Amino acid sequence: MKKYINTLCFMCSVRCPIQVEVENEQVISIRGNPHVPAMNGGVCPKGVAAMAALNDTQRVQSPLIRTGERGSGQWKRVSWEEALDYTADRCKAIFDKYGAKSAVYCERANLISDISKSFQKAIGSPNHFTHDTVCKGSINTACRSMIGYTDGQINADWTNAKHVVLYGRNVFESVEIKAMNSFMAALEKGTKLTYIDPRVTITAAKAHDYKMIRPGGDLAFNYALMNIIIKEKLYDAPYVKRWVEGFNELSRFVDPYTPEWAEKETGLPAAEIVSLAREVSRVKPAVVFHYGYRGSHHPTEVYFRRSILILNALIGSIESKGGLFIKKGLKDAGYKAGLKTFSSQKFPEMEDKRRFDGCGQDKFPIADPAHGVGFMFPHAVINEDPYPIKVLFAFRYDPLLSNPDYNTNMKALQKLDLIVASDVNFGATTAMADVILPESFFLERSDPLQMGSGLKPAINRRIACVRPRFDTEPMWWIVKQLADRLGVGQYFPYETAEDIWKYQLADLDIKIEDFDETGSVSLSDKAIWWDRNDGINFKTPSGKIEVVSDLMESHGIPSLPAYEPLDRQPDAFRLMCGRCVAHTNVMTQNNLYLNHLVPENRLWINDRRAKELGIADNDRIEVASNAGKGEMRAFVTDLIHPEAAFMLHGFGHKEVDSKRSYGKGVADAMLQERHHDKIGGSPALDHTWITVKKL
Ligand SMILES: Nc1nc2c(c(=O)[nH]1)N[C@H]1C(S)=C(S)[C@@H](COP(=O)(O)OP(=O)(O)OC[C@H]3O[C@@H](n4cnc5c(=O)[nH]c(N)nc54)[C@H](O)[C@@H]3O)O[C@H]1N2
Ligand SMILES: Nc1nc2c(c(=O)[nH]1)N[C@H]1C(S)=C(S)[C@@H](COP(=O)(O)OP(=O)(O)OC[C@H]3O[C@@H](n4cnc5c(=O)[nH]c(N)nc54)[C@H](O)[C@@H]3O)O[C@H]1N2
Ligand code: SF4
Ligand SMILES: [Mo]
Repeated sequence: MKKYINTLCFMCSVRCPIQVEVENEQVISIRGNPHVPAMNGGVCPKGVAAMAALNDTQRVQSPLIRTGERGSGQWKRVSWEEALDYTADRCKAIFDKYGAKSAVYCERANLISDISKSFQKAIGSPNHFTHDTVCKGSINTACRSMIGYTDGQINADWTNAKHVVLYGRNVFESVEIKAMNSFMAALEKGTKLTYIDPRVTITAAKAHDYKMIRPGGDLAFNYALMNIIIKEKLYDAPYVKRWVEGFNELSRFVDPYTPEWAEKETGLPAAEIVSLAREVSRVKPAVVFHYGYRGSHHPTEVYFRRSILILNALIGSIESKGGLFIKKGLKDAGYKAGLKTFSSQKFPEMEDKRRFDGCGQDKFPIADPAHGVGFMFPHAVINEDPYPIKVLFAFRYDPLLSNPDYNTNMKALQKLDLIVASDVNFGATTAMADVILPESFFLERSDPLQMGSGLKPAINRRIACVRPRFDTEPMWWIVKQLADRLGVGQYFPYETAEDIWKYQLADLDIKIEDFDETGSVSLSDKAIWWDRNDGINFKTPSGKIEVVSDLMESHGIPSLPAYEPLDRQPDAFRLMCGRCVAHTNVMTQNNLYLNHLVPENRLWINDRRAKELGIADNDRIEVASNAGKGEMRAFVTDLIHPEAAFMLHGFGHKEVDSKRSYGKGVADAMLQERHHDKIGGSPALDHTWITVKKL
């Protein structure tokens, strides 16, 4: 009999609500959950490709213990008992010598992050970080410095915006289905889109105004915009007076940064900057300057992200219809309590609270310890700074390919005594593991409930659609089994997913059956906005938007430091990286369907520069930086700025068990040097210069 099951996708971290059609334990189709109008019944190519991933025999099919060299692909198939006992015994021996702090746990932030964090607290290690730190650590820091919320706690009101400005936020390729559909509908109704990127993306092709900026020119562009908005009094004066702390300092600060000054940095005509400032001010406050995800990751990134938020503040768009909004949760919807968490239990006092990354401590005092600074992992391991790191739990996260400088990352992995990976595939780090504890695929497992904060908050549920194909288990089960063996099982009071759901809902009048019909429980049927005149609850010390930030200044970090131009290397190319619609980060290149769509990456280079180097389209080339080199094909085009080169992230896999993606293309991480934003904590992934030559 056919069943239609509402659950949450996990082919990328967006976690769209989907509906899965199942018959006789086979998945027949996957579509957008029809109860969620913004899904419009659709999913992206990767969502559909979950069907191929589910039945893929190149997945990890059982617990494995390494028998050959690290990375050789030689494994012994073992029972769960044996794999878990082996892991726990080795951990105990290492912890006896170096303490539990020698274990670092990293993961792609997900529905079990609360349980993962509890695990580290229970064993007594302060060392946990999420993929968010190498994705948008600096955006998070910028947001907290200005409004007291993280980037995860705000969003854009795509539907009602009248003008949207995107800095390399390639919404139509690097997709989130709900946002993309809402924005598409708004564009059809007349919303204007200004898109800024050194590369012509699909989003650029849909823009009313596309600006091919010099790579890294965005901060200068924004300072010049502010200069005009302030000089011509185009800002929202009552809003600024009520909500913006540090306006006078800002006015003085941007005074020298005129559009004419910015021409040199951005390569864009001054008149274009002036006209954009005037245009957005005409439709204020229904304007989104999107703070983005990726794109323009340089060591000054925290100031670039702050500059975007400052523009929103000037135009009065934070917590305004058609602008940015602060996501609302259970309390805003009138509930007295939230979802109960495991990590808020009382854990034993930690012996040594110093973190491997110094996040929230000496090295990165204002970065967010809830996510850590993953960039520091290889440094900490190689230099034993601040102490020896011996164990890595790499759960749903691939630090080898997701951190810049592959060769250094590899050196760090090789120095570890024990690598424990939990994956569904043979990821790059997983292939280097000593033991693999394979997780069931998301279509095969139920997970803890998800708090879906937003204008209309809801609680969402992922539920198993089919039985596991192979000898795999959900992560919450694996973590509990390890905890039991390490003598801290009491912090994980559950046996089944239902037990976890009941625990989470303990303080709320919501029942598990309430999720059965639609997959979620809606907490408010109308959008919750705060009164932008007087009711916005900014969580900064001043209760305002802090252009001059208490968080920064109190740590001796200037809020508005003088602009410093990025270095230029006329004979080289600034390497930029990004995504395409057919792949997720580093995890889908071996997927049967998606590998067929986009099997390898090519290097985008400008046609004029290519000609000078004697390179024709599709020629084989060598690309090299100070960090490493690789061989790939060229994509010669006039759709990219002459100073830039671009490659898709996620290729260059060398895992012998992933036969379709093996050896295809080059990993951007192989070329990227170890630059980072010393304040926000993000790796500066777009900061490396590369040279290119024909082979
Ligand atoms: N299909 C698909 N969708 C995804 C993902 C995926 O892997 N695949 N991943 C999800 C995740 S984790 C994330 S973080 C988001 C990422 O969402 P985006 O940030 O929109 O995605 P990227 O593809 O990384 O695009 C970065 C863009 O920045 C541009 N860029 C580089 N340097 C500069 C610069 O100096 N200035 C400007 N203005 N632009 C620059 C690059 O040319 C590139 O087009 O997408 C999410 N959605
Ligand atoms: N060089 C470079 N580094 C980058 C980026 C870049 O563009 N270039 N982008 C950054 C960005 S935006 C992000 S978000 C991060 C992402 O970094 P990661 O989170 O490392 O990348 P993903 O590809 O999302 O997935 C990582 C691993 O999770 C596994 N996995 C997938 N689904 C499951 C599951 O259900 N269970 C388990 N246990 N494992 C699963 C995958 O097989 C893969 O091995 O990387 C960042 N790092
Ligand atoms: S964007 Fe695509 S892959 Fe990501 S959760 Fe949504 S449907 Fe799944
Ligand atoms: Mo990301």
